[in-house]
Amino acid sequence: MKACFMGLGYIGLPTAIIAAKEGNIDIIGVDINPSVVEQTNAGHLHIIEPGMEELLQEVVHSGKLHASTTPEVADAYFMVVPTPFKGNHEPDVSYVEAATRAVIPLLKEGDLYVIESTSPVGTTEKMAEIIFSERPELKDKIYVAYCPERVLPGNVIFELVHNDRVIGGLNEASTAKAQEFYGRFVKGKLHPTNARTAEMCKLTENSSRDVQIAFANELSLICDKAGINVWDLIELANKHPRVNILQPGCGVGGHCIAVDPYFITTAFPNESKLIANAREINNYKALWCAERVKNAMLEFELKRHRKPVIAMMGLAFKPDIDDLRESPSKQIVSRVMQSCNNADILVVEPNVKSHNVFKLTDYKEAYDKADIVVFLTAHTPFKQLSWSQDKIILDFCGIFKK
Ligand code: SAJ
Repeated sequence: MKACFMGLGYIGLPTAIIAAKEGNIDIIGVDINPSVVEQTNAGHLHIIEPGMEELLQEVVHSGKLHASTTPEVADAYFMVVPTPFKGNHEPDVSYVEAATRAVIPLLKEGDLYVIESTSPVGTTEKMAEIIFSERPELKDKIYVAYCPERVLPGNVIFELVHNDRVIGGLNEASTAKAQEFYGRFVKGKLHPTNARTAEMCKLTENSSRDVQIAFANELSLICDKAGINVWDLIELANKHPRVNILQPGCGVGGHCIAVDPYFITTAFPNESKLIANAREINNYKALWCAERVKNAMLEFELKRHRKPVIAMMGLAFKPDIDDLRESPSKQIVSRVMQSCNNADILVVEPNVKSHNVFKLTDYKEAYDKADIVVFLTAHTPFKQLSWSQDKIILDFCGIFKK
């Protein structure tokens, strides 16, 4: 069995590595970026994922995986490329289409074609139309399916193998063929459905989480006005057997939760009011945090007649990772810096050695020096710091919750 993975990013590369190692499948990994191809073939992992580089080296050295800028003939083809926005939050499926067009000349009877990229509903049908318009002789002769990933960055090695997956073919034979492929390396259950449901399922999972986080963030705004500790409140409400509220933070970051709901809201604007509002609340939370910091700075200056030293704690988009992509913390730090000509702001990110925009300071040193301490990302080391009465502490992520 030989499989061709189109896209060696945060999902394509780990899936290719695990399929090679656990599924004993010969993998050709394709990326348009020659540097990604070069690094992959040299056994150097270009993405951030704990433990993954060792596995990459293993499958490269054993010859089970090699990378290239052009696809090769295989038995199965996987589209694992980004689906960004075009503007106005319209999803852009042009990378999926380009990857599809690149493999069309290689397709032969009995092959499997799968889209993994998060995609608007109907994308699999659309790509199948493109394939069959170019290669009409393959109609009903190849298997076409959609199978979204569900892995949590930071825990990919475990989740790629153990998470259940949803597999939606254009017909039952396609679903079964894709199940057979994933069954080679996935230990979780493989749930069969149709392509449109599988596409919507991925969007639903991430929108559901976004809505739940928005609820927690909305509560944090209400509690701030009402003089109630939101962390205590949520802990108490969660004692109810059927209530399970998530944690508020300084916004929602990363490449998935803050993006995928728009694939629903742009396609179904009249029906997706709650999903759209959740997006707005989570975006607004970052702006609200930045305003709170700026107000605290002004108040300090008015009272003490000098500018405060401020520690901004955490740049990553969530705790205990070094991934700064689409991070609300980063957005807040930039906004605060712009408002005060970069003066006296100590930026902290213990999981990153250096940054090309922000000069980073050790977290203990920053905490000791600062008049105002702003907790943006709940990294574990921050929890060892002790509350100081002499400092103004803005704890947006619950470092000092009980
Ligand atoms: N967040 C909160 N409060 C919470 C939980 C999370 O504010 O209680 C924030 C985080 O700080 C972060 C953002 O939400 O900024 C997203 O983090 P996350 O841990 O919820 O999710 P991701 O983006 O790392 O991964 C998600 C996962 N989806 C779901 O949990 C439904 C993962 O399983 C998906 O595979 C991934 O998106 C993806 O690639 O789609």
